[in-house]
Amino acid sequence: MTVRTDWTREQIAALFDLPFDELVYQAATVHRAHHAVGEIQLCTLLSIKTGGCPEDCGYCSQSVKADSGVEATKLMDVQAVLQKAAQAADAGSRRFCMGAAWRNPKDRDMPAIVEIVKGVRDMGMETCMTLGMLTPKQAGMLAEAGLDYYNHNIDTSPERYNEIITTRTMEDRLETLDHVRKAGINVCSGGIVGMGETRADRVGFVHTLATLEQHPESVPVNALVPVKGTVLGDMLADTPLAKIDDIEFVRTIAVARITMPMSMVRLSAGRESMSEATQALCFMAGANSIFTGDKLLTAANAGDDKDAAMLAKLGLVPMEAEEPLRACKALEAAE
Ligand code: SAM
Ligand code: DTB
Ligand code: SF4
Repeated sequence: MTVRTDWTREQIAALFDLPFDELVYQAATVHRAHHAVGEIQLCTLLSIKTGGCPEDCGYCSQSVKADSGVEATKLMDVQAVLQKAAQAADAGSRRFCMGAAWRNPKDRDMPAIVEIVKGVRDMGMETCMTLGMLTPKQAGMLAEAGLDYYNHNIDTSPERYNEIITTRTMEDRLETLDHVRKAGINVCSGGIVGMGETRADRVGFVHTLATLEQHPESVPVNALVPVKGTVLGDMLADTPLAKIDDIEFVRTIAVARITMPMSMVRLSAGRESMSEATQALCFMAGANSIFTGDKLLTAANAGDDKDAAMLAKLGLVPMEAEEPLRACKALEAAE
């Protein structure tokens, strides 16, 4: 199977339109060809700088525009971050994702960030950071520190982007992804479904990622966590039917899996409002990672015990191998 970056919107829409059984079957077939079957990568999130963000992302509890009650903090101490990472490693997590509520990091923040990356890597965990927009120089510093992945989501379709965020553009987002790619860091980019978008927006969202010159090695698919006091959280509270349909969510995972066969597709935020059956369908459709622990960045998450019980019930095991690195190598070989 070759990795295609020439998908058309029509082809992606046709995948979404398949009978559900057929779509999941095709996605599972692609998944089995390229990924460790029955293995789920456990990841832990930590907000290393919370709240007070000048951006106006309509979904986010950490924007200054949101009235969500999230308290703004300064960047955590390096040692405090490393302690949290060690706890996550002890709990069986293999990937540590750190998020900062910044539009972009300031150059004066970089020495601490570099120290954090090195420290977490020394623990043998895969590292991911999401700090907002980067300059090429900052991306280079992160690469040199050994950062494995940089997360920077495109979030939705190009058409819908400026209805969700007005303080930056999709082009700004793609520019940072380009700096990350050129610095040699693995790209992590996905988005959120359930923001009141149309099927066509979901097609446009997957199309944007699947037609990048090189697919992101990691594609997080979040279901909107509706937070009171945010534009989208409040909108959803007023129109409960706007919540993403479970089957449509699984379809999005499946289409991401088929169009980006080598990428890690991550069942990210929003599992709190999903049944185990829906999550099981996501795994069948090719999702190969979850966030464990009882907190995402600011929102609640299932918790280790509940997830361990679900994985045991489904006969899934935590991933030990360096699947993403394997995926990258396979991708290089296919080029
Ligand atoms: N400030 C950085 C940025 O925006 O790139 C990093 C942190 S930001 C919180 C990381 C990602 O989390 C966002 O791009 C968005 O896709 C996701 N996210 C934020 N709030 C969410 C919510 N309420 N529900 C689902 N996903 C959310
Ligand atoms: C991503 O796509 N999802 C994660 C991670 N990248 C940084 C963040 C989810 C945030 C959920 C809402 C919250 O906790 O505030
Ligand atoms: Fe800031 Fe990121 Fe939240 Fe947007 S998603 S408001 S950039 S923390």
